[in-house]
Amino acid sequence: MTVFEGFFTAASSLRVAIVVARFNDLVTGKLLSGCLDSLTRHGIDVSPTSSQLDVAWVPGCFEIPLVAQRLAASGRYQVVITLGAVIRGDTPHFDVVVNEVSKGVAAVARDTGVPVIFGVLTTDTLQQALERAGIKANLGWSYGLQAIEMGSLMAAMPA
Ligand code: INI
Repeated sequence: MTVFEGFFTAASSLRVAIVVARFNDLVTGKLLSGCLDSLTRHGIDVSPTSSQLDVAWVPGCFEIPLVAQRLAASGRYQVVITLGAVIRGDTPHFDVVVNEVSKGVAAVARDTGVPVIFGVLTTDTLQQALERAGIKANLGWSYGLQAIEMGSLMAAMPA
């Protein structure tokens, strides 16, 4: 029997791409900060000169899947992290944006074989989003951990 697991100590060998939405950047900027802190403290170079990390900004969550697809298909990264915030109060097309980004991100991972972390908050209010982006916890930090685990897990598995 083989047990496959990801290891957080494997982070230094990973190349990571982050796609982050500018919409609700009060929230997404905090998710990005938390995520970078998590990656840094697991040994990933997040400095401006890093060859281990690239960050792509998109207008909103609707655009995340297209850019995540380009990055994942490039073969340069072991894992892609997506960060965004869709807040119900802001828009009557909340459901459209949420459906597109969630299904799109899942499809990118399946189509490319590269793990894509779903770091998109979907909340009813800005307050709830902020609570998950640093006021109570910063889920960006968890998304960084999940990326390291998935990147290392997929590297350990048969192709
Ligand atoms: N984009 C988001 O990331 N979050 C939202 O809450 C949101 N709302 O509320 O509409 C949102 N809309 C923009 C959308 O993602 C696209 O950028 C836009 O429609 C252009 O394609």
